[in-house]
Order: sequence, then C-alpha cells, then structure tokens
Amino acid sequence: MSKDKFTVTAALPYANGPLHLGHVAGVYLPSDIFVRFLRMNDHDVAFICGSDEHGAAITLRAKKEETTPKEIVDKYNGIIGKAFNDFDISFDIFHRTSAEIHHETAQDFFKVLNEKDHFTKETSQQYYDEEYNQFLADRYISGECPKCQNPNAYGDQCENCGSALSPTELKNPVSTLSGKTPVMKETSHWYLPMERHEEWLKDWIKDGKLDGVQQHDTAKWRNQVVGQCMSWIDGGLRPRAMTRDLDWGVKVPVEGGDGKVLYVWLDAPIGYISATKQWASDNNKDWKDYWTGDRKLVHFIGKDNIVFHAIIFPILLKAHEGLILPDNVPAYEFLNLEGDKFSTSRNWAVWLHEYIEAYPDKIDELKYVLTSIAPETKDSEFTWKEYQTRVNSELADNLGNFVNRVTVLTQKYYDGAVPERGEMTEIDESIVEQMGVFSSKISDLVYQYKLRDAQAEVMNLARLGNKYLAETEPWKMFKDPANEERIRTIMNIAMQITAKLSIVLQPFLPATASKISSALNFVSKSWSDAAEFELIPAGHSTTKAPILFPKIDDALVDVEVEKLNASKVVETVFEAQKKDTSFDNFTEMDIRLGTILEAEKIKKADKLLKLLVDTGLDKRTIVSGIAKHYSPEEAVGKTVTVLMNLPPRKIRGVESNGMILMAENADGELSFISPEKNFEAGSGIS
Ligand code: B3M
Ligand code: ZN
Repeated sequence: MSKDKFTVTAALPYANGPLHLGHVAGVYLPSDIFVRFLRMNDHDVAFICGSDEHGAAITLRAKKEETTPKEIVDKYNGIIGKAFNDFDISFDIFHRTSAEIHHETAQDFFKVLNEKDHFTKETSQQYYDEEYNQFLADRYISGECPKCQNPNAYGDQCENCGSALSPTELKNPVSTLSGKTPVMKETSHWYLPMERHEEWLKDWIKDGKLDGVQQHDTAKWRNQVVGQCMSWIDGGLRPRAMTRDLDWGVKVPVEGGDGKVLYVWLDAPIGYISATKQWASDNNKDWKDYWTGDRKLVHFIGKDNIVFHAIIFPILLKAHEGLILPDNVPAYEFLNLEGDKFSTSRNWAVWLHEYIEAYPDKIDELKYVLTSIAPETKDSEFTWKEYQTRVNSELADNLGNFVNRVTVLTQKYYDGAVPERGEMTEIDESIVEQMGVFSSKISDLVYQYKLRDAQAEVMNLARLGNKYLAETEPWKMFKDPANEERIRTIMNIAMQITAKLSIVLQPFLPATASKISSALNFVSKSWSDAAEFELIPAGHSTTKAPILFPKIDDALVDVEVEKLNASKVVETVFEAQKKDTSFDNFTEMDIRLGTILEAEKIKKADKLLKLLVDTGLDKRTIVSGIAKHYSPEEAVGKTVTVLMNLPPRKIRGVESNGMILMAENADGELSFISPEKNFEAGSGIS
C-alpha cells in the first residue's frame, strides 16, 4: 500500500507583532510534531508557512508605531522567522505574502474565479473618512456595540461580547484614522456569493463527501470545527466582499479595480500555494504535485480561523477547479496565561523570542509543557508554576531520571558496552510485551491529531522503564556475583527501552531525542524501527547521557511571574466621543472657578454632599454627587470648576444652583478639576 502524501500548512501569522506561547501551543508546535512524525513514517510531505503581511492588522500597527506597513512587515517577519528557527519548527518554507510570486499567484487566482463568474459585483454605501480621503475597512471604524453597549467595538466585531458586527450596526461610529464621524459614500466591490455553495458544503463537512465521493474521514474532524461550520451554514451563507478600498495589499487585477486590493482573507490562504511554488522552484519540484491529485491537505489553525479554512477557502479552491480541498482542519482552542487571556495590547503574554533568549537550553522543556496542555478540545492555561511542576516531576524525575540511570549503570557495570541478555523471567517477558505496543499506540493517536495523548504515551514508555528498574533493583543485586546474568538481562532490556525512547521522542522533543541518540551511539530516523524490541545489539558501546532536564527552581517562577505583572498594561476604557455640538452651545455655558467654603453630608443620601461655594460673584449652595470620593473635610478649601447657569434644581429637598464639574477615569473614580495656576474664584473658563 502506498503511503498517503501530505501538504501540511500552519496558519500564516500576521507580521504585526511577535509570537506568543498561545500561537505556539495552538498551531506551530502541533503542526511541527505532526510533520516530524509523518517524515519518520516516509510520507511525502510539504510543510508550509509564511507571514501574512496584508490587511488592517498591518496598516493599523504601522499607524500605531508611526511608520510604514513595509517597515512593520519587514520587522516582524524577521522576528517571527528567527523565533521559528530558534525553536526548531521544521517548515519546508517560511514565506511571505508580500513576495512578488504571491502577488502574481493571488492575482491569477482572482482572475480565474472572475472569468468563471464566481464573483458578483455589487455597489454599496460604505463609511468614508473625508479627512483622510479613504474608505474605512471594518477595523477602521469604532463605535458603540448595539448588543452590549461596549463603546469601543470595531466595525467587524465587538471584543467585549464577541458579536460579529458590520460597520453600519455601530452606534456613534468614528473613524479610527481621524477620530471624526465618517460619511457614507458609494463604492463597488467583488463579492463571493457563498450561498451558491451551501449544498455541497453541507455534505462535504458533515459526511466528507463531494459529488457522492468520499473525500475525508469526518470522524477525524474535531467536533468544534464541524459544529462551527454547520452553525454558520445553517445561519444562511451570504455574499462576502472579496475586495477592499485600500492601498496596502494585492492589487485587484481586473478592470475597475483601481485603488482596490484583495480582501486579506482571500489573499492569505492563497499564500499557502504561493509559498509552495517558491519552495518547489527552489528544490526542483513541481508545486502542482502538492495541490492536486491524491494528496491530503491539512490546515493547522486557531479556532478563530475556522470558517476561513473550512468554508471560504474550500469554496475558492473548488471554484478554481483542479485543486484539492482540505482533508482535515485541526483547529485549536485558546491558551490562556496565568488566569487571563493572552493580550498584545495589554502586554499580557510570554513572547516566544524572549523565552528563547532567556532559556536557550530549555527549548524542549517548553515544547513538552505546551504539548501537555495544548488546547485541543477546550481552552487551557499556561502558568509558570505548572511549567515548573511538569518539567521537574515529569521530564526530570521520569524521563531524565530513567535515561540517566540506564546509561550511568551501563557505564559503571560494563564500561558502556551493552551487555548480553541471559534467560528472561516472567517480569522481563511482560515488559517486552508492554514495550511492543507503544509505537503503534502513539502513531494511532498522532494520525487522529491527538498529540497530547500521544506525548503522554511516550512518557508512559519512560515510566514503564522506571517501574521495571524499581521492581528489579539491579543496583542492589550487583554485590552478589551470582546475579551477574540477571543484571545483564535487566540492563540489556533497559537499554532497548532507552533506544526506543530515542525514536518515539523525535517528533515531540527532537533535541532531547538526539542527545539520547548520541549517548547511545544509536540513530534511527524511522518510526517503524520503534516497533522492534532489539534495537541495540550486545557489545554495542554507549556513553553516559548528560543531565537532560536540570530542575527548575522557584526563583525562575518568581522572576517570570513578576515580569508579567510588572509589564501588564491596565486597559482603560473611556466612553466614546459624544456626537458633535456647536460652538454656540459651548459659549452659552458659564463656567468658572469656585472655592468650596463649607461641605456637609445630606441625610439618607450617601452619594451627595451639600456644598457652599464661593463663585467670585456670589456664595451659593450646590448639591454634588461626590460623597463617595471626597469627605466633607477633604472638600473644604478646594478650588473647583463650576457650571453656573444650570437652572436651579431641588435635590433631596435642597435647592442646588449649578453643578461642580468632575473628571472621571475609566474605573469610575471622580476628581475635582482645579487650575494649574493659583487663580481666584470667579475666573472664567472658555
Ligand atoms: N493571519 C489570522 C491570524 O493570525 C491570519 C491567518 C491567516 S492563515 C491563511 O489569526
Ligand atoms: Zn458587544
């Protein structure tokens, strides 16, 4: 039977910031494990990634850093690419969507679809910033969420309640470029009428069938992927704009496309194809072999990218004709950090490149922990404490300890030469039998994308080895020469377990596997070898393995947690700007400085203070809702800002003449507004 061929992609990270552990745990590490495993099993595989360099994610970042999009993508492509390299993620290529070959590929793709009438052209009214002379893509508009009233929702989504929005749904929309209210202006775009594809998509996603032919094994698709897609489809698919009015991106290559670029979610997945083209041409291969025929296309992604990879991109691939559709879309849930969501804006993150810089010798430790807690079926959490516990009690005490014992004892007893086995006892036979199942158990799990469980099985093999040594205790028998043969047998079997570990560890902890390999003088890159019992013959010479996993001390945990807390940016949410007023309205208001002469609490009104204020013109009573923020003693003597010409009002039986103006921060605390210079009461404010 010929082996399945694979094209494996990992979501293209936006080149708008560095990678954090959430990205690594939920896309790059699992895809790397999967691919390393496939290679060991002689599958023909291409492992494709690159940076996503278009879209508002980039242009907004450029604005924030006060530089150009080009500078931004160059900077972060460099940082991300280096981190992948240092972390030893084994992409065949890490490409970029700003490359010429990508622009051509995406444009050709668009033209093919356009010629085949897969787009419709529609005219609509969209928000436009008159100061910047620019149409505003979704992310360039913010306003109040109609569902939860969050004042800072974006035109495509409210990050507070998670609702998907369209820009026109926002209340009090403002342009994030100028801060002004945008106007409506007509524009036309190419749309993908997704509703045309509903029928085949249903069969394909639910049953894995296309035109009645079985394409993929739906049983292997994760529930949340099928669930999310079906709820999208059941909600009714609608036309989606495939172009945008922007100047950063892949230019629309057909007539009428001036000033427009491809929608980033059209161009980015095509990035997988253009990256394959580049890699193929660098390696004397034909890219088409990787996108046509009987080949399995697998997209590793985060859950926020599901519909793009399991609905929109498949529609595009099928419409293009001749290209394969994904065989699976293993999507990951989110990883949290120390009780909170990873957040770039709040700087609540462990950055991959910073970890590597701080702990260059602890790459496999991080890989191990991230795979152990990978958010395969639900959100999970990284804490430095758990990192420490897992490294110390699992890697060091289990795996490291076993390998160390075996190689040290072999050194001590036999100068490193693997001893010959003698008669096997019942316990030996049982160990050999148990050892036999690991490679197939692990591989079954990997083929089902259950990498957490697969790695746990690898650790179980080490555990089996430790248990064997603990039960047989060769070091205790060593003193009695009568046990010589028995000890040889035990140590030989223990050595076979160690050799097996050096194979099955490779996809997960490649650096550790090669440390063990070099201590044993034994290298196998073939998974099928792991099914064998006898991997190293008697007489083969080995050396002592280094300490594989030094213990993590409390100080590291303290330093890292401290660092996180110190760098956390507390997010402040202020109310959105109010709608326009007029200058006349403003000048009508009489605002002056006043001095508080007396202050007292009002009975049964715990928020109110009754103040006597010297306004320079008179002394008047004003009732103010500041009692939670100022005691009467604190208030007396303060210079404050007074709105004078508000009509008198009775509050709790007391007539209030005017209003004390207060500043309010995002936490709802109030502060008097006092002049920076020592001005007297009565000074006007304008
Ligand atoms: N850059 C979105 C993201 O990083 C996007 C993935 C593209 S994959 C084609 O979440
Ligand atoms: Zn909301």
